[in-house]
Amino acid sequence: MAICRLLQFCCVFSLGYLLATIVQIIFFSPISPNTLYIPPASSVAAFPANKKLQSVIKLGEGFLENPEDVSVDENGVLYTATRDGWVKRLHRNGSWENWKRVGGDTLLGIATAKDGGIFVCDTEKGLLKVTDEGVSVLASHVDGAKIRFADDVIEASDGNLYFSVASTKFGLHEWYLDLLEAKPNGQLLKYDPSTKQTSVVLDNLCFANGVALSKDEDFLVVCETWKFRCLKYWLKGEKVGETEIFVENLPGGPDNINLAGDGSFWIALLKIIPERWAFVHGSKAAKHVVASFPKLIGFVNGVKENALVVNVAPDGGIIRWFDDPNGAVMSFVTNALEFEDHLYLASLNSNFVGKLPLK
Ligand SMILES: *[C@@H]1O[C@H](CO)[C@@H](O)[C@H](O)[C@H]1NC(C)=O
Ligand SMILES: [Ca+2]
Ligand SMILES: [Ca+2]
Repeated sequence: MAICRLLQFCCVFSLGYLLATIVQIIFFSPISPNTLYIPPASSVAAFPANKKLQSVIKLGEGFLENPEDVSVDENGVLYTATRDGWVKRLHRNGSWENWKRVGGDTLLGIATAKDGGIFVCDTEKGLLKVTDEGVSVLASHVDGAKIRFADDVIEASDGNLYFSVASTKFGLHEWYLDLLEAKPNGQLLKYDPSTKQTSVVLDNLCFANGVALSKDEDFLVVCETWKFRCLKYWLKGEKVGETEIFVENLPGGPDNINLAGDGSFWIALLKIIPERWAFVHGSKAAKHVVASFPKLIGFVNGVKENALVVNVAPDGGIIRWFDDPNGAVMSFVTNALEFEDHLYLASLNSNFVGKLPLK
């Protein structure tokens, strides 16, 4: 009799616990997800592995903690921002320098400024300018709202700065929640230095990431990571102000993008969806579960498993690609920049910048 009671109690207790957990997961979930459309795998099959990224020369190894982006100024000095809050630079003579300290661990995309210094995206503070004199905040708010996830920036020759906001809802350390939510929480912003005003150029972008200008500055490209595509926004000509697709069905989520000397672009792609966990992205219930147990995200997120960068022509056609198919030397490559016949690769999972000869 007593055992029966005990069993009954255990059953009721377990059921109650299960219900409470479900209620907790669904009603207190940090996300309100959409399912994610993952483009057909045929695009992956079109890119057989070549392991080219396994032969990079490692620059600044041990000195650079997870550099996300690199930029080169007109004197050939290479800049990067690292997780220890520093903007570091590599001089022509091969020596690295801790140049300026911003602080925090949230520095992402950078771009060299035409009048000296560099622009830095800080996912906490907004858009910064760093010069020999120090650090200043150019833009921290847009339309009265705090800019919380500035990701990448580019300067046009008229002085205007275009920069992306990956998410208006989640911060850098919760980026995977934005992926699980799969909603267009991102923006493309413009900062006008003559008025010091920041305005929204494009809204409803799915994790707005890398930004680049075309060679003639007739269009701007902004990458939407969770959509596996980049958009083209016309700045000049008869389509001015219009948006169209630049490249889609990419074999990974596009991160940073850079213009090359010949007018093509280099795009770093993130393997955000490992095949074995792809089902999570099609199930809202599974997304709530993963979002509630952040330890699961390690399985759902494949960015540390490989590296892939693609070279895309001005018309959006893919010309060539380089990869490290198992992440043996580089993974989570977030940026590829061409400079003097070499590709410079930054990664959120490396303590160096990779340098790869192109010829
Ligand atoms: C390299 O160049 C920088 C900048 O001109 C200079 O500060 C540094 O001392 C040089 N380092 C070496 C080893 O020559
Ligand atoms: Ca950049
Ligand atoms: Ca980025």
